[in-house]
Amino acid sequence: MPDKKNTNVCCPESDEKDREFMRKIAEHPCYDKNAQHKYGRIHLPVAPACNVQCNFCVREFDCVNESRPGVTSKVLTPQEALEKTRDVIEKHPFIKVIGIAGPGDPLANEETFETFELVGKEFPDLTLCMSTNGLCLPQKLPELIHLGVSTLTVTVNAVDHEIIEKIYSHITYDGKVLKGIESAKIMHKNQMEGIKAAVDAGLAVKINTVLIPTINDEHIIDIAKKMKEIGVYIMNVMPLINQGAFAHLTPPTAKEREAIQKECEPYVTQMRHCRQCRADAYGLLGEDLSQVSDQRRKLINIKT
Ligand code: CLF
Ligand code: SF4
Repeated sequence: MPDKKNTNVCCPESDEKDREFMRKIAEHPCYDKNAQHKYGRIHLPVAPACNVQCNFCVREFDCVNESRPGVTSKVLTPQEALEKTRDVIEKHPFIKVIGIAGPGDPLANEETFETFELVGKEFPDLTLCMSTNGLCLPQKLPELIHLGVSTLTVTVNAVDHEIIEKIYSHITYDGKVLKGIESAKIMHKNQMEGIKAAVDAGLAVKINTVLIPTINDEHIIDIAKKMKEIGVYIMNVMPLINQGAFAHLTPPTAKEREAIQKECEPYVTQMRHCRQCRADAYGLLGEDLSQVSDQRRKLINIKT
């Protein structure tokens, strides 16, 4: 993020960039809590593949009744995603952000780049947003910048190799499946390099951190300190949804999460209004229109 306090007042170009940065933040429902009731986002579920396996992740591509990351009712092609965006933006012009957040890792799917190209050309005033595990970020960041992505989320669940190792069962990198400490070192290195490069390039970087009791709960503060050092804009501590290999763990209580957010706040601004949304969510954060219409459709099907 550009450091507002050190803005060079003699440089109109830099002022213009800063104004644009602040406008995008002010219209982004995830980055600015005041924007969440006014502006919405559309997620385009074009990215089914993932290059890692997190121990808490179960992805579903035909899911209509769950509201969590990693699920979509359908995977769309880039062209279908463009058509859906046209339709949704026409009906809901308060949507200001076009995001790709799965259901897998956007950077592991070529369709992500094709989709950003299509929607970026047709909706140049909307913010392009993406969420990734960061494994391929150093390599793919130039392309994202070229396509106009300006807000970026990286999921950082630990900054310590031994804790990272407990969270990912494996990664696929350079055509090889890697496990254990070797994979943890690569994951960490690439996340840190990618985040730093994105911040230096002027993107507004947010980190998501899944709070996993007994695994990283005492380590979240170390993540916050590291993120302050790199210059991330905002941190979102999300409660574990206990499924997959972590199905036996108990999710944190709201109080436990609040206490950790309070501890982290002096280091990085905390996002507290995340809805852990689906890969095909759209509308305001508090009212996922993909779910509203699915429920209505279900009712109609039952009646007929
Ligand atoms: Fe989507 Fe994520 Fe962009 Fe927002 S969501 S890619 S930054 S436009 Fe937002 Fe949803 Fe929470 Fe994500 S409420 S899960 S933080
Ligand atoms: Fe699931 Fe995302 Fe982890 Fe991939 S990176 S396994 S999609 S949570």
